[in-house]
Amino acid sequence: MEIKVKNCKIKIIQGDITEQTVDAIVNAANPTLMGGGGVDGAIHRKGGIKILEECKQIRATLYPNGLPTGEAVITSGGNLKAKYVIHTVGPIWRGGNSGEAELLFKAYWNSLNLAKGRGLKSIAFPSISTGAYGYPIDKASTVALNAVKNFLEKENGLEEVIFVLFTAKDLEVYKQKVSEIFNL
Ligand code: AR6
Repeated sequence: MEIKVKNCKIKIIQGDITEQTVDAIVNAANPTLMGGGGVDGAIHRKGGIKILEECKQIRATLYPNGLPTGEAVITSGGNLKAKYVIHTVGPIWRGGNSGEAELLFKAYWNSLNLAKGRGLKSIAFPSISTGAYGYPIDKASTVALNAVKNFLEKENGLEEVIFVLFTAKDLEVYKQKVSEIFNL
C-alpha cells in the first residue's frame, strides 16, 4: 500500500525492519540504549558491535541518565543495509491517561526531524511501543500515522517513509487506519 504527502511516498508493508534498504531504520529502544528484545534485539544482533559502541558513546556524553521517552538519537547502521539507525524510546502503556499518545507522537516526530536534519531521504519505522511496552496497536497506529502525516505536511526533504509491520494482523490494522486518516 502506497500513498503520498506532497513529494513523499508513504509505504506500509509487512516485513523485517533489519532487512530494509533505506537511509535510516528506527529502533524501538529503551532509555539505556544498551539493547533488549524485540526490534531492538534484532537490530543490535544484525547491526553488530559498532552500533552498541556508538550508543555507549551517546550515553557517556549526551545522556548519562538514559534517553528520555520521546527523544531520538542517531548512530551508524553497522552491518545493516540501512546507513543509520535512529534510536527512540516509546512510552510504556499505562492505560492511556499518562501522556502516552503525546510521548509516542514525539518519538515519531523527533525521529523524522533527526532524519530531516541529517539530510536523509528515506526512513523505515517499526510499530513503536506495541510489543513489550504494551501499547494497543489500533491506538498506536493512529498516533504513528498522524505524526508522519503532520510532519510531512509541515516539513520538506524526506522522500520515503516506510512502516514495516512484523505481522499480517498489524499490517491489516495499519491499512484500516490509513484509509480513515488519509480519507481514501
Ligand atoms: N522488524 C519489524 N518489526 C518487529 C521486528 C522486526 N525485526 N521484531 C519485532 N517487531 P518491541 P516496544 C515488532 O517489543 O514495544 C525491547 O526489549 C513487534 O512485533 O520490539 O517499543 C526494548 O529494548 C512489535 O509490533 O518494542 C525495550 O525495552 C513492534 O516491533 C522494549 O522492547 C515493537 O515491539 C520496547 O518495547
